[in-house]
Amino acid sequence: MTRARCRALAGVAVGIVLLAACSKASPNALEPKGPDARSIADVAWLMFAMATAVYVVVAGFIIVGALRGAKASRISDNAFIWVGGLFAPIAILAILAVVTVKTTDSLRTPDPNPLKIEATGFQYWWAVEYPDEKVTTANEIRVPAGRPVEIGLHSKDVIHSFWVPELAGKVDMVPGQRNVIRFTADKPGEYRGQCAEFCGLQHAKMAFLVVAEEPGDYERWVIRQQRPRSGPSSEREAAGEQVFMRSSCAGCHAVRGTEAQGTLGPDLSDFGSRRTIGAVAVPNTRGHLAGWIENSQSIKPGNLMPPVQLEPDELLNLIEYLEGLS
Ligand code: HEC
Ligand SMILES: [Cu+2]
Repeated sequence: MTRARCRALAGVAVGIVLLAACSKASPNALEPKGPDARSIADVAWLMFAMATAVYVVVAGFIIVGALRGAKASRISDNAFIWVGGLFAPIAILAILAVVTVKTTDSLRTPDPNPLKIEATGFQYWWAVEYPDEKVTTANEIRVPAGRPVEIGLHSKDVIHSFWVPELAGKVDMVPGQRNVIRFTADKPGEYRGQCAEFCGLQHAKMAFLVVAEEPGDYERWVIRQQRPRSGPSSEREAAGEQVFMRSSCAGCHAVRGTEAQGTLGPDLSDFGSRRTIGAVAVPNTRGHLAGWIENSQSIKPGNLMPPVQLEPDELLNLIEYLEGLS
């Protein structure tokens, strides 16, 4: 290899490491924010340490061998084969096997009194239900920080995979089957989740947020969701509700306490307090919401919500209504 090419390669390698270190926006499984993700990261580091040790020893032997020249070795070939070829690999793999099985087992052990949630994957969004609280939402999973969470995983169409790198491992959502994932978030914060199984055109934009809150804040959200809806608080909202119920929206979306009970799209009962639109495709702002309703295909091409034709004032009222849902 020429010196220039060598330098270029080294440059690329350094670049990749820096990129990995700097891209704070993407969640990092090696920066765990809960005990379950931490135990997985510990196994990853152990594997890395052992692989590094093997690499250093083998590379060391190669260098020593190259420098010794033709001098005969003091260690017999047989000793090398027994130790390096048999005992050392068996010991290393045995340690990893025990650690991996123990970790997997502890990840599967049910916690006492977990918060129970059922999550269902759809092409390209997530339905979220709290069966004990009788609350339904979508794309944002609110949990109290510090309390163990147990989520039943389902799918209504193809195989998806539920992955929140900072909180837990990855578990598939398989049609006709209920898998379970367990985790606890140490502290309040937003933890990005991602579908980790190619499920169609917009798989990459099938993300979600786990929002861990102080237990009191979480309780207040639950109580707000359980209260009967108070109805529109302004004329504009009332007009927007009319538009929602009259046009196609209500056929695909549900809003708690109204006649809108569609299940083809995300439940919108607390949409106004959601941070994003379209399963974390864009931030939940007025402009993005207008763009989403007029033609969500320009934001998330291939998603299953059709463009909706509305008069400008109908659109404004509708936005007012959606922003008021919390
Ligand atoms: C044919 C069914 C269908 C119709 C009709 C429909 N939607 Fe949707 N909607 C969806 C689907 C499916 C999604 C999820 C898209 C995705 O993220 O992949 C969605 C997503 C949304 C979202 C984003 C929710 C979130 O939490 O990310 C909003 C807001 C929304 N729709 C509002 C509306 C409004 C307002 C109307 C009426 C003007 C409407 N929809 C009509 C199916 C529909
Ligand atoms: Cu998916």
